[in-house]
Amino acid sequence: MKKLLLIALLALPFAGSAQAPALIPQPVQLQPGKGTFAITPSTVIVARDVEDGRVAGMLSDYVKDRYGLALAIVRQDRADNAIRFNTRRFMKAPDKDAYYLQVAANGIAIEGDTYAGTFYGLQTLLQLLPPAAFTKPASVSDTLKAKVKPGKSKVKTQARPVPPAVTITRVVVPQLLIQDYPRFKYRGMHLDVSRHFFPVSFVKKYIDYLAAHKLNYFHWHLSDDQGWRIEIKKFPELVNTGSWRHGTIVGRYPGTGSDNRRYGGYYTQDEIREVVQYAAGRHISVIPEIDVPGHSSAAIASYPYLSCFPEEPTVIPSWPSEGSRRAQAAGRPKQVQETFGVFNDIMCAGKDSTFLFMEGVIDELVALFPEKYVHMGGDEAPKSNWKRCPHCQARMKAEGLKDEHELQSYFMRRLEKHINARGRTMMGWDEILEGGLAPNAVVMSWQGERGGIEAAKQQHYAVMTPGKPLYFDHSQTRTDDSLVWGGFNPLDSVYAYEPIPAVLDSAAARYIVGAQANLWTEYVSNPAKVEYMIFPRMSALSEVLWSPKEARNWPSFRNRLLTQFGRYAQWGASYSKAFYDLRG
Ligand code: TNX
Repeated sequence: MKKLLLIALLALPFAGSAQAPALIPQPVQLQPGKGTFAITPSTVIVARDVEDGRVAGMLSDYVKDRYGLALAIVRQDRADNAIRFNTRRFMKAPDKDAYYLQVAANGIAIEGDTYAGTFYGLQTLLQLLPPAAFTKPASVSDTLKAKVKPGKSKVKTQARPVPPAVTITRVVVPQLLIQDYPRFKYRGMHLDVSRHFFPVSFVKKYIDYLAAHKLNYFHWHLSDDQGWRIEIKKFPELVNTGSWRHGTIVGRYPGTGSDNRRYGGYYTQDEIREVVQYAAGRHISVIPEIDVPGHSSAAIASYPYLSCFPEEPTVIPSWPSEGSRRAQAAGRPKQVQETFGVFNDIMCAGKDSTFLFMEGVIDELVALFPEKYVHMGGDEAPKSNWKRCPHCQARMKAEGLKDEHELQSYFMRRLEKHINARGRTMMGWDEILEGGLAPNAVVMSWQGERGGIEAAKQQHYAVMTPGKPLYFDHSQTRTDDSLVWGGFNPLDSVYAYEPIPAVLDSAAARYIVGAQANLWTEYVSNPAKVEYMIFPRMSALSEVLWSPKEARNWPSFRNRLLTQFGRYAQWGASYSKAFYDLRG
């Protein structure tokens, strides 16, 4: 990489003073040049193998959609008037995701150390291309078509751009040289599809957003009290019963009313495979989460034997709902929750049938998700049922466990054993530290940084995802402009976030693999609001996770964000402009 860089530097007459393009995240090294390169109908894209050909195809599709310009993809290398993709494994790059991008007078070269690097080089190139001259906005956008329920969201949608009616014959790119690689190995975003369900088409769009920000982990929260969202062939009731609820609270607090409609959805196994493959094509690993033993009302509604007390009714909300009326009329004691919060009815750790169930679920997860991590939740599991459950108490006695926290630790360890035996690694929220960490588990630290710090000290890998400032369900405006959960997480706090806590020495700091922002969707009921909550905070996150620490510069980011707003608009995405109100 270094040698190549030197040769390239000598070959290019750099001015140094030219204005740097507004890239997000900021690359490690950017040397602006003089002059431009114009992509014209005679420009070709060179890709010498199949995988580089896929990236070349993405570029040619993009250029066709935005500018109406059809570029040929060729295998034969060519120096002039070409955009060349080349993955070379012998670069000795500082990171496997490294790439180098040169725009010179005669063409563009993108070289990655791995295919991921080449893909990231493409993402940077796309940011260098000028905004397309769209002819007219589409009258009805996909996001507008998405139902926005009254009282839930005041989010305005952007008009979706349409391809130009005329071909633009010169797409001008500034000359420059970039050498780039990420600071952190784990760069994640989460999406809760349980509280509200989002169709595959939008999940793919969400994955596109991650890719454009050079993020590489998509944490898919597939189950919770309010809905089970993944088909498990061995347990069909999960999607027949667990994926549906009647009514959802429509105000801020329980008791403010229900919309009383049947609500839900799930992904078939074919759809799951489609999403995983789509993400893999964008160098994104999908981490499935099945949240247990708490947050599992939807599973319990499907198979009441999973509860310590199968006959006891689910806590009925303090207001009458269509769902609870129907459950009672059908003689069903359990129901999928219609309110949000934490529920006492958790999975029983005393009965072997619970573990048989979970092992069956894990086996299907492992078959569907080829990547390393399987997330088993572990958060917010009240122990009141376990305290009065004879099976749980017998288990504690037999295993010599001194309290219910140790019983939870036993529960998680037993799942981990099954996961590890299938060659995978278990992840969990920081509560899995209580009562003793499972031997190989990776911790997601959400209750501040405490959990991550503790995990790192115990030489366990950890991902930082502290509620402040990385919960994107929290408000980014001083005054709520739509219904949100849990306080104020403005853009500048996200931008200022430092994933490595100062209290860790360098040996322990190595265990902090990166960070992630979470989007819980209690009050996010449609795709437009998802976009509104993540943008522009996700752009700030990408710079925290990718760019060198020293490169972080808030005024510069704010300036570049104006260009980024144009990109959101190009994507047809909603976003918040709240940062104009911020200090500094
Ligand atoms: C806590 S974070 C939860 C979620 C909620 C979220 C709301 C975590 C592991 N559990 O169930 O959706 O707060 O911000």
